[in-house]
Parts: sequence; C-alpha cells; structure tokens
Amino acid sequence: MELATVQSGATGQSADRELRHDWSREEAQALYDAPFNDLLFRAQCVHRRYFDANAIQRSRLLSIKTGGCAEDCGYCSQSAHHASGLKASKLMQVEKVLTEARKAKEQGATRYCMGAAWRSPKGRDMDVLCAMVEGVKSMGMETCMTLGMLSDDDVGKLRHAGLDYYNHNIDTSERYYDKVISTRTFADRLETLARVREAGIKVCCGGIVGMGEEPEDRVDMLVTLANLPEHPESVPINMLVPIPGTPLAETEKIDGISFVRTIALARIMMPKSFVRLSAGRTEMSDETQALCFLAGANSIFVGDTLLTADNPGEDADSVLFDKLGLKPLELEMGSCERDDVQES
Ligand code: SAM
Ligand code: DTB
Ligand code: SF4
Repeated sequence: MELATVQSGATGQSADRELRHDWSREEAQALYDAPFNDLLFRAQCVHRRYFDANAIQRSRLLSIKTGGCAEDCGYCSQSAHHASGLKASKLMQVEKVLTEARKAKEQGATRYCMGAAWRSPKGRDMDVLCAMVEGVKSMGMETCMTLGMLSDDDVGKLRHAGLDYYNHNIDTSERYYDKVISTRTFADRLETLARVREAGIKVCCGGIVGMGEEPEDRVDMLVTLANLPEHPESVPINMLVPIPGTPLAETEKIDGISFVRTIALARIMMPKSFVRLSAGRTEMSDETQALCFLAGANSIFVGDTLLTADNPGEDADSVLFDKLGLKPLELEMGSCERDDVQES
C-alpha cells in the first residue's frame, strides 16, 4: 500500500468507505507494517470519527464456573488437560452472582460478563444462566456471557432472557489455530458466532496475541473478523497471560509495539466496534497502555481479577485514568458517529 494511503487517515475517507467487509490480507498487512507514527495517526483519526477519544467503556468479568474444562486451549488455566493447579468449581448460585454484579455496578462497570469453563453449556444449566442474565440486566448493566459453543436452542433462551452480548473468540488465525487448540475447530467457532448473530445477540469476538504466532497471523485474525458479514460490536485483544503448567507457559513475550500495532489495525478495520485492551494489562507499563488508547482501544476490564488471572484493579486504573485524562464511558453514550470532532 502507498504510504500516502496509510497517511490518509485525516482526509478524504468517507465513513461509508471505512465500514468495509472486503479487506485483503495484503492491504491489512501493509497497514500493520506501516511506519508506527503513520499507523497510529490513521487509527486515531478513524477513532475520533466514531467515538469520544477520551471515553473508555468498562466491563467486569466473573468466572461463574471455574476450571475442569474439557477443551485443551493451550493458553488456558482452566483446561482439565493442563496441570495449572487451578481448583475446579461448580456453577455458582444465582444469588452469589448477583451480589458480585451489584458490587461491580457500584464500582462503575457498565457491562457484566459472566464466563464459564465449558465446551458448551448443558441443557440443565440454561434456566440458571437465564436467571443470571435477567438479574444483572435488572440492575441496569449490559449483560455478556461466554460459555463456549451454543446450540440454536441455547441462543434462543439467552436471547429471550435479554442477553446483550455473547463473547466467543476466534483466538488466532485459521493457520495458527491448530498449534493452540485441538478439541474444537476454527469453523466450530465461526458457526457459534453466526448463530449468536442470527439470534440478534451482539457479538464480542477477538483473540490473543503473544502465543508465538507470526505478525501475519495477527493480521489474518483481524481480516477474518473484519470480513464477517457484520463487525463484532466488541473486539477484545488479549495479550497472553502465561500460566504455569500450560503448553504456552514459556512463550516469549510479545513486544509492546507489536501489540499496539494489532490494536491500531483492529481500530482501522472495524471503526465502529469497541476495541478492548483485554487480558495482560498487569504486565504492561502505563506508557504501553497509553499507546493502546491512542491506537483506538476504548474498553477495558476493570477489577482486580479477570476470570482466574490478575488485573490491575480499581486503584491503579483510577491513577492511570487521571494521568491520561480519560473518563469512563457512560452507558447511554454508546457508539455513535461524531460530527463534532475536528480533524486537522
Ligand atoms: N470457555 C469459554 C470459551 O473458551 O469459549 C469461555 C471462557 S474463555 C476463558 C474466554 C477467552 O479468554 C478465550 O477464548 C481466550 O481468548 C481468553 N483467554 C483465556 N485464557 C487466557 C490467557 N491465559 N491469556 C489471554 N487470554 C486468555
Ligand atoms: C476475553 O477476550 N478475555 C476475557 C473474556 N474475553 C472472557 C478473558 C481473559 C481471561 C484471562 C485469563 C484468566 O483470567 O484466566
Ligand atoms: Fe475451556 Fe474456554 Fe479455557 Fe478453552 S478457553 S480451556 S474452552 S475455559
């Protein structure tokens, strides 16, 4: 791609032309490889066309069923295939989940994400899961679940209960996928995503970087997401949290600049989506996180734990927000096309 095209973030790109589903891997790779300043400039320009550049959406995670998972995802502390030492537990009771959700709301979360270490939910659990969705929704938060693969029946029930978002990640490129997971396929994941979309539930889908993949795999993962019939409304970009006892425990850490490039590319290719700077923030400097926000990340997980791993916590995040002049995005603001932002 011509350098001038990469630099053209500031001018000449109509919003309609930006919302594309026909990205070639070559043009995406050229963006990823562009001079860092040009890439960030373009990402920031796109970001400001659709969002308040200083407002960050905040989600809170809760593991509602931990460990003992039948899948063999090479990064995961919760797989029964790996000796991570994590103690498995049963599905939490509804009241306990709602108590935790109330605390998250008091701490400013606007979306509550409930995750279960399952290949897919069992029919017998659906009533309890639906009660969790209804209870959290009645507190005035958006609801999200991540439960593994879903059947048509499952998505129908969750939709009826009022589930707003479903998180199911493709995790990496189709090419690299079988180096990481053998118990379910890339195609299985796309099938669940299509079911969720078809049912009218919003899609949260992203992946992990730093699993030993090549830059081309990061690009391909984002091309797959951006070329879906509709962009996922949320795109979580996780940096691998290395878990002792898992096959990926000793993977070499990805450098911060490559991580920021991945965020910037997600922002440019999916301009209206929330791009979440997801797992791995405890290992990032304030400066790396600041670059991620500059590259267009506008969502984080708050609280001191993710599902099983550590997260920076409220105090550290409030210091970071103060330093950077960031503010929490209120629920009603949402994603919008902005006419009031001047580009130069
Ligand atoms: N079991 C469900 C599933 O896999 O669909 C839901 C929970 S799963 C933990 C959700 C996502 O968290 C994974 O797809 C992966 O992208 C991310 N994740 C899990 N462990 C991680 C780790 N150690 N580092 C970074 N991201 C991780
Ligand atoms: C996502 O992409 N990241 C979150 C959420 N979706 C469910 C999970 C991150 C998990 C990090 C490792 C852990 O806490 O065990
Ligand atoms: Fe199970 Fe999800 Fe972990 Fe894979 S990522 S092992 S499906 S909990």
